[in-house]
Amino acid sequence: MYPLVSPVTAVVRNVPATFAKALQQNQVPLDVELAQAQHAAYVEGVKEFVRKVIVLSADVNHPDCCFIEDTAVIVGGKAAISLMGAPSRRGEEKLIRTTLREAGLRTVLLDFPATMDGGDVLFTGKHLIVGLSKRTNADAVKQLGAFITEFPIVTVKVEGSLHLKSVMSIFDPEILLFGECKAGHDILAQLRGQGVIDGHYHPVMIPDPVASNVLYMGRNIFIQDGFPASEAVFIQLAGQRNKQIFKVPMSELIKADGALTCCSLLFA
Ligand code: CIR
Repeated sequence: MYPLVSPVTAVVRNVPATFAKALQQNQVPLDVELAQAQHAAYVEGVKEFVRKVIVLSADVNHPDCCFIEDTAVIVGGKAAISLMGAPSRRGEEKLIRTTLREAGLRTVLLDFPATMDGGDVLFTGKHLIVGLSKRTNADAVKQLGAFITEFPIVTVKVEGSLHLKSVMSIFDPEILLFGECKAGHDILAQLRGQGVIDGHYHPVMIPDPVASNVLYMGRNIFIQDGFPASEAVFIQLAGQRNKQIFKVPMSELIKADGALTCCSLLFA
């Protein structure tokens, strides 16, 4: 068994000069320099809490390459490498596979007809929760389940948000966060209906849906800056659960539908 532990290794990938061409649900202009500065601050922050941080160069041919979470799902010593749902992102995973292998992980490449973005997969320490979205399909769940056999896989439909983790993340092994929006409520209802919530987790609704994505690093948790109502909830939770929270500005990365978890791959 590999319970949810504090990560000791992080892999991150820099923001490319072509970031203005990143995929977006809402077409708004992107400030590449600001995105690079926010990403650099994120990486410096991660370095405070994770012993080894591997920083990969950006790839100008892949404007979304900084959203490295989507390229793999890591549980214990295993990494399932994505065939990502968006064709323009395919190829990002090659360097990640090599890097994770060199870091000692056993890797398997998901293959057609499976498509998966890591942003649709949440490992809680007890369950592997997979969102079936526009990017991640049932074949991916099958292939993932054949490779990662140590934990039950639970699937939910994700509608109205890009990824599962756009509206859900983990605060600690007992607290699951959900965005206060239809997608967040729908996911929670599906999990509850499958008997996954009661007796396992305490769900907490986060007022700003995008802020429901936090970066769990054991006792230390990054939350997104700029969401005071959500921050108030996190301050209270942190007090109750003996956590330290740190605010990280993500405004420019959020415009390309990124968030805190999507800028790193963390493992023990
Ligand atoms: C995309 O559409 O693929 C990127 N612009 C955003 C990916 C964000 N990934 C994540 O939250 N895991």
